[in-house]
Amino acid sequence: MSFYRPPRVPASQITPEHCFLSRRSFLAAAAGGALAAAGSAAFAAPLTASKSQYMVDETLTPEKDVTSYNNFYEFGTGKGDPVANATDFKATPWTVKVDGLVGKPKEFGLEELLALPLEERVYRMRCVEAWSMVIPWIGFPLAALLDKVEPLGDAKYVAFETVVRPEEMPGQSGFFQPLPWPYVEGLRLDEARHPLAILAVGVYGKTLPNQNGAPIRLVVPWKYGFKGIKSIVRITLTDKQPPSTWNLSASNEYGFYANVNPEVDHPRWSQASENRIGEGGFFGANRRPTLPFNGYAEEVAGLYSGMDLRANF
Ligand SMILES: Nc1nc2c(c(=O)[nH]1)N[C@H]1C(S)=C(S)[C@@H](COP(=O)(O)O)O[C@H]1N2
Ligand SMILES: [Mo]
Repeated sequence: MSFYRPPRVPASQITPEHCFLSRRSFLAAAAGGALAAAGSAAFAAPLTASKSQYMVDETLTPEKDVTSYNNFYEFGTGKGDPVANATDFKATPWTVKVDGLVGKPKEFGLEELLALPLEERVYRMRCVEAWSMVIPWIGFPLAALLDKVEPLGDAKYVAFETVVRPEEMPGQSGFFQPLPWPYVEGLRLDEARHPLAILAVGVYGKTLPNQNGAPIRLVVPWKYGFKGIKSIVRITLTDKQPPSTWNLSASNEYGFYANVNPEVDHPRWSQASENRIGEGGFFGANRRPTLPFNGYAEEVAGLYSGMDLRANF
């Protein structure tokens, strides 16, 4: 069974409303101020990307669902809160510091990251809450960034951190604080280097809207959605397994690995099936079976050979 579509489908069929500018004109426009709009839902700038080989052959989740049904607790716990409460969030200027066990630590400006070769990747996204989407991301392999800082031999893990800005993020400043901040996540270095692991800077042909993690977020499609940490400001190479926010908040419910696994239920619900957003029927007949590693087993199962996937959930 193959889950990939070779890159023969024209862009227009995948993302019909894309407005493609040439890279040069995008960068020129960015320099002229369009980048200031990056991250704003209302003023998303078009992004150019080449097609990749990683195109899931399933109907795309409509853009309106991808950009309005969100989890981003820094802006509130409701699915509509990130859109409603992220209006003051400023995704530019932005830098990402990459440090720790690396030969060449560096703070990257967003412009430098947007200038990397960008690819479109159509990935399944499976939230641990048992809903799923099919999303056309734009980004670059995380490995491309790691290569630039030259990880040292004793680096075994990669730790990620979201920005802390209570003045712009109501979920970080209210009386009720749903999670400890900053939101943190981590991967093993070999997972981070896997070609499927990307840093996304866009979705549906444009820069990321705030609610989707502007201006840069992690996408690891074989893992539950909470691993896809948003609005990243720091990436640190370490020799110890880094903490992850949902694991800290309930370690019996959310593991460090969080690989999508229909055979390991969440303590409070089954993970055997999922609701594809936009198709209706959360509890109804439209539920589809959840696939091991979210359908990416062929590519990633080898990362976990010999591991007990029930103990390391
Ligand atoms: N910083 C941060 N990153 C986060 C979250 C969050 O609350 N804060 N939620 C996670 C969860 S649970 C999911 S399912 C995905 C949702 O991504 P999307 O809204 O772009 O679909 O973001 C993940 N990344
Ligand atoms: Mo999630």
